[in-house]
Amino acid sequence: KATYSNISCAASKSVVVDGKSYIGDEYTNVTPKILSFIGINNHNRKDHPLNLFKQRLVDFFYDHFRGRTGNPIFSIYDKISPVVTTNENFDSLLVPKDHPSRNKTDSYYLNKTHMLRAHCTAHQSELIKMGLDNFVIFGDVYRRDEIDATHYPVFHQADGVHIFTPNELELIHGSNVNIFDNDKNNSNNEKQEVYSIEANDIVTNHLKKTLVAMIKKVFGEEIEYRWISEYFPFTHPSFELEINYNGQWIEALGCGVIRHEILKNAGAGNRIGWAFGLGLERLAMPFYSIPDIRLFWSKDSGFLNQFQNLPKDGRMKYKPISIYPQCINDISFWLPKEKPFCPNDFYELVGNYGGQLVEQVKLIDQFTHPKTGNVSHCYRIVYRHLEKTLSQAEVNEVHKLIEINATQILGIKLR
Ligand code: FA5
Ligand code: MG
Repeated sequence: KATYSNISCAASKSVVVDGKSYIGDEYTNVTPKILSFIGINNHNRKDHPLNLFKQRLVDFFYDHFRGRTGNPIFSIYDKISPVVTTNENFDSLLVPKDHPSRNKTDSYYLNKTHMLRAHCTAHQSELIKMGLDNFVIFGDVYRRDEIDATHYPVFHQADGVHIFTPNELELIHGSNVNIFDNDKNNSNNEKQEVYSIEANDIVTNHLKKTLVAMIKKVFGEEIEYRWISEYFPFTHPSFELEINYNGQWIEALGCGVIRHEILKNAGAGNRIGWAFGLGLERLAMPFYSIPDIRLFWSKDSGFLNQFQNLPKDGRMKYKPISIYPQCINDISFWLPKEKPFCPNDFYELVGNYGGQLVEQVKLIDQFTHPKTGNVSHCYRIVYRHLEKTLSQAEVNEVHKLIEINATQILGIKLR
């Protein structure tokens, strides 16, 4: 389990995760609250909806890809620690040095060299280096982000990789294929320069076909979907798959053809392959009709009991125990002049002191004073308990706590 020796002064203090100590520095921004999620592993807990949903994806990969003798060819990794190096999370994936996701305001750092993974793709290179060609990683990921019904600073991802040997590519295609392009005139924006048009097309089609089959296996043949062109530093071409649920388009996953440089660095330079990453909550929510992402952290038996003893292929609709009313409180303040302020700092502070009571925090107004140049922000905080009605007095107490700590820690001035 994780502990934290001091929040306010990170430098020279250390962070302990799983018995290992990390010396704090100017990068350290994990909080005790965030560290308390490490080791919970909802995706591995029996009868948890994330575990049930994970099992469906595992079944798909086991059934869909079989070797010569009928054995599954995909390996599953679901117990890799979320503590990774910045090299694993970013550099090994060719994320540029100045990419915004490296920013302290977007990711959780133990220190300059170690962080909580922001995506499961962080393990891709290492596993390929170990000689694996086909695998899916499941794990908890950590991001500093806004808070609402579908966003939480800790969520879960599944990341898959499928790498083809020249022989496998030929099997799919039915005839001889050159993976690499020796005619530079074939260069176009839809592929990486090193790969041939043919190989790029085969792998891209295989990727799209596989992921559509996966979505259909889970949601049924009728599921409406669309492909959108995307950008990731670690794949090219890259796409996003969206599904239509109740008239709303939901971003289900990102994917693409793995950058050849990554394969080369991992000792698989003679190959081509695809990768994808999807959000487990993002898909489990529509699948089980779970209305709020915080429910996945519920310890309430009214939630978890509903998922017990489901038949293996059974799909159930979560029945909300009841909907309790919201309490809305706004907070307005002047930003500090002496130090930088970013909304993610405030979202996180609200999460720390408001806990599971906070349903949403949103910047609703901002302005700059024409004379003094002071900047003011107004945030709306929506409070709602998932399992009881909150009294205004209870909400006021938490709201007060947020005001006091925002003043002390972030240096804001209440208006
Ligand atoms: C990634 O994390 C890439 N690593 C995905 C990838 C892997 C692309 C391999 C190419 C190859 P992105 O940040 O878009 O991409 O997140 C991937 C998925 O995680 C999203 O499609 C969504 O389903 C889910 N997701 C992202 N942010 C959140 C969030 N705050 N809460 C819940 N789910 C989220
Ligand atoms: Mg995305």
